[in-house]
Amino acid sequence: MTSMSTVPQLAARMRAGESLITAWNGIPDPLLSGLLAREAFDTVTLDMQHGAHDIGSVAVGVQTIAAAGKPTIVRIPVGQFAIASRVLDLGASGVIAPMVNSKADAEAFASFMKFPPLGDRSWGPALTMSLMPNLTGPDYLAEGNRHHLSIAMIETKEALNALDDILAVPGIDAVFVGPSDLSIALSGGRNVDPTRKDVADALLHVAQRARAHAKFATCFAPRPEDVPQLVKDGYSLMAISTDFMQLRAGARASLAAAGRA
Ligand code: 3PY
Ligand code: MG
Repeated sequence: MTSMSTVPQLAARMRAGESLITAWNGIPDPLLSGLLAREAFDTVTLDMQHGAHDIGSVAVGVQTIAAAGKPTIVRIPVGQFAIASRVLDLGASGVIAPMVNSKADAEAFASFMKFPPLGDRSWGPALTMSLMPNLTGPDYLAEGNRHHLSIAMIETKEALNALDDILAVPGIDAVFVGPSDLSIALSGGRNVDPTRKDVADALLHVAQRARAHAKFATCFAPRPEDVPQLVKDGYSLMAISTDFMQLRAGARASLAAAGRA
């Protein structure tokens, strides 16, 4: 896929029926974003919600990931939907918005993701267009809404109750299950365990509803080994672990091998 310019790759491959795996980068260093992009991940997600990325590190991260021939996804902070337009201008192929709990949240998010008539995105895509060198301005206005995916997170009871309304918003392309927050919500705050049966049931339900609306189901996989089943259930994009978790697990494994418990 490296022959296709990087920005449209994500949506094009998902529309072609592929199931993709994203790296999850919360440490805002282009060396690390590039290192992850050169592994066998299909894309890298830069995390502005729980990770330490800001708008400057996202701008550099997108370019570094593009140099490895891969598209970038950005997770924005809770409720800050205006940042979605900014990260699209910087070249993000998809934007994940956390805690989208209602039709109104989904509409607000979509309005910053899509040019009219679908939304109210303002024009300023010089950087993102530099990653699609064969596209003219009028081409980008006509195609941009298809090239960038609006991905709404489903991770509360309210979101599950509003799932069909969220999926029906025209400018929403995908839903993304956050299994940890969902496990907290479904247990009434008593427990965090993304591998619980009620979370697995919710993951299957979300996949079925997304399919009914002809939208993409995506998620943070409860465990990396769940990916084959999630693909069978219809998931098009899955995150597997984070750089923080991978670094700590690697450090602990090396220390244990050296006899330091
Ligand atoms: C969750 O599991 O709550 C997430 O937000 C995953 O990133
Ligand atoms: Mg969450």
